[in-house]
Amino acid sequence: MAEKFDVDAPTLNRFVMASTHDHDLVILMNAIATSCKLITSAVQRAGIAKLYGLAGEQNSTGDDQKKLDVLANDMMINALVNSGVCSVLVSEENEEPIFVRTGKSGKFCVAFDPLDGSSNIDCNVSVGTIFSVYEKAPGSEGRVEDLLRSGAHCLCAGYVAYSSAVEMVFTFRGGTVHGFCLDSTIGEFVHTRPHMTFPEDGGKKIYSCNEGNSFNWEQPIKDAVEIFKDEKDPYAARYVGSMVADIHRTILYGGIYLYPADAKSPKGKLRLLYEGIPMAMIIEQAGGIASTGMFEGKIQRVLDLVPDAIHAKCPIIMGGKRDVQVVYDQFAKHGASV
Ligand code: P6P
Repeated sequence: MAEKFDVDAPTLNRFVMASTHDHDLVILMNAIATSCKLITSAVQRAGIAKLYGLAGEQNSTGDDQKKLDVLANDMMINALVNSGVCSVLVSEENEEPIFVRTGKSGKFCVAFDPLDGSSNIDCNVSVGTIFSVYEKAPGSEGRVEDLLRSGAHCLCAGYVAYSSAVEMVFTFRGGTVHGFCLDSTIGEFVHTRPHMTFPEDGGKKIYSCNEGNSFNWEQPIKDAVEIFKDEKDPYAARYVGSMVADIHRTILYGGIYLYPADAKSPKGKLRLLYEGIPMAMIIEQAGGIASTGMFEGKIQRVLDLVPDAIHAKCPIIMGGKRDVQVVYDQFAKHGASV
């Protein structure tokens, strides 16, 4: 039986062109897709090409940069700079923003983590790329302030999971969430998950957090996780330590992912511009809740936070309504208005 070939491949490029009349956005998404294909090649050949191990530098988070962090970062920066549609770039790997010189600049400002979870790379565990896209503010020539705005101004957001398959998930502001698998035989991301949403009934009972931090957690978080562990109705614990993998599973299977603020990290660990906001837009538009938990005196939506700096941090409590409600109930018991 001959293999069935798709003579009408629903590629990412075609999906973006059909979704927007903004040709610059088509060019941008092509540039992002190209850089993620290059990253795929580097990640999959890391062992052969001797790309494991440290690069000998540290990034904005203070993490030791892996050789692949540097490579992935260069791939994304070069693709975005040469797309001709970007003015300002912010990368987890760069302390300062990157301003595209006027000859090649355009209307988009992109924040990204080129290889999130890269501490997992040397043991071949999933890693990912996360990005959020803003347009320059009206009248701006491209300034860092164009990115220091809440998620309400984010135009589109996405992530790529480098795992058993390479999958890109993204959404336009106010739109639905779509998944695209990289078909290596044609070198294209192909539309495989139309309208990704949380399971209607809340799905599998899975909680995902680094319990090694629990001694620093606020009491409501401790109480909520104890409920998830209650022998009468126990949740499964799943924590990859790569946000893309944990969030992707949470949307598709159900459950909750938490990286809350705590006594040691009062603003949480994860970065607002290139982890919190993109993941929050995807989670909310897939029917979930993307909350900070109690942060600066109130329960907030991640998308309402305004970054005060390009590497600003934010607490993260993201998941299906059923499971985030368990956390909200504990905050309410401790007097918070939810
Ligand atoms: P911890 C990876 O460094 C990352 O930014 C996310 O991808 C991941 O969810 C989290 O940090 C893991 O942090 O403190 O549990 O190792």
